[in-house]
Amino acid sequence: MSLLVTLVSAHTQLFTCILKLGSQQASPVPLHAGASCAARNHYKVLVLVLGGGSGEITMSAHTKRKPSKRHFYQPIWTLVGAGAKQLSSSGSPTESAIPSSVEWIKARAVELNPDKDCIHTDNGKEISYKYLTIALGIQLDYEKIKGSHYSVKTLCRTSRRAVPVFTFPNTPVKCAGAPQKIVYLSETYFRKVGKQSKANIIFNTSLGGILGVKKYADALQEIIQERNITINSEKQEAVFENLNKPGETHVISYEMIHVTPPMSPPDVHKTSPVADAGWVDVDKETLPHKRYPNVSGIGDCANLPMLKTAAAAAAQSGILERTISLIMKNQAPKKKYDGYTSCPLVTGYNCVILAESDYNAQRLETFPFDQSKERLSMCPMKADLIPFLYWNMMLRGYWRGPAFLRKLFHLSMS
Ligand code: UQ1
Repeated sequence: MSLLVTLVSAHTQLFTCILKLGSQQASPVPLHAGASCAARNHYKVLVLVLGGGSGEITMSAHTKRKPSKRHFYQPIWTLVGAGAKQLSSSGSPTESAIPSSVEWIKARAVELNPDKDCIHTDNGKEISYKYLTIALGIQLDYEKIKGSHYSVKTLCRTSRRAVPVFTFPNTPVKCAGAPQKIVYLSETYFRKVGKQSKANIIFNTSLGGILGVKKYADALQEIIQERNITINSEKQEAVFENLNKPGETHVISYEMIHVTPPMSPPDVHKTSPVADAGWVDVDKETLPHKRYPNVSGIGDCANLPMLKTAAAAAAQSGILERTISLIMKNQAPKKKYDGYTSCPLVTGYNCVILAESDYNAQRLETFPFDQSKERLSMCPMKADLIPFLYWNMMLRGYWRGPAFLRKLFHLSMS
């Protein structure tokens, strides 16, 4: 099976709130990631993260047992897959991405025990904590689709051959926009090189529609129709099951297939007491765990009902920082998360629809213009400004999402 490309967003080390909380600690704030051991085994604040580049880590058991050497800004991988950015621009040594006030315990969590305020690691240690934040991201279940891999190791092999098939699985995924951005970019590429008549493109998705927010879905549907994204080919075959009629299958032949693998909660909390169907069961507004107030969850691993993106995690980090500060003072959390999530939908090499919405799938746009239109002006934002924000502000604790910009723009317009 030939396949591959691209992208995954969101699972992100949330250093933002750790940094703030770190400054309140007597002892350093440990992070938990790859593999080796720590001398200390009690921490005031313990943050569990899956080390740098979840795709890479999930991909091989071998890698799993080693600390990840590089941390990747995964949202840029669509552009790498499309040949518009270099892979080298997307990563940096994990060590340098971790704030100096944070201690990195290079071991894997194998068991969470919130009743005893401790976790167990794969090197046989028990680590206890006073406050725990779970930021373990989402797991890519490659083995569920034979031959699939969707990671940093293969994304540079973005196929530009005719007759590509793209997919979207029937599970929550990180950055739900990614599997369709690469469709638009491939179609644009074929047009650019004058091969669109040969390239029959299919996007086979398990979702009922293209996107939950109607205004963006309508705009994208138009793009799909205009560009005649459909099927065909003869060489290799993929079998799809009709999810509305289990057992009913159809076969599609392809020259290149881009498989977005099914995803699931990380194994360590699939069956742990903190889980609700595997996801960390947090209060959707203030983010502490519903039954363990000294435990909280953030990012892709939490059972929050919005699209899982890095932008959502950034917004949650601002809320969680305040929630934990108040919990530490035995006060009730006040600040509420509105479900902000965002996906810059790259619809071509020079156009982006900047989708931003809340828990109710209502638009929550930062800028004072209609963001459902494809815009050239949003391209440098996606390609350069947001990566800059990520590396220099979010990972250093200075970026909690664009709510303040939204207020500023909308105030000055009213
Ligand atoms: C954002 O804050 C963010 O996190 C750093 C992203 O993740 C990669 C985004 O894609 C977007 C769109 C935002 C929102 C930022 C602005 C300036 C609208």
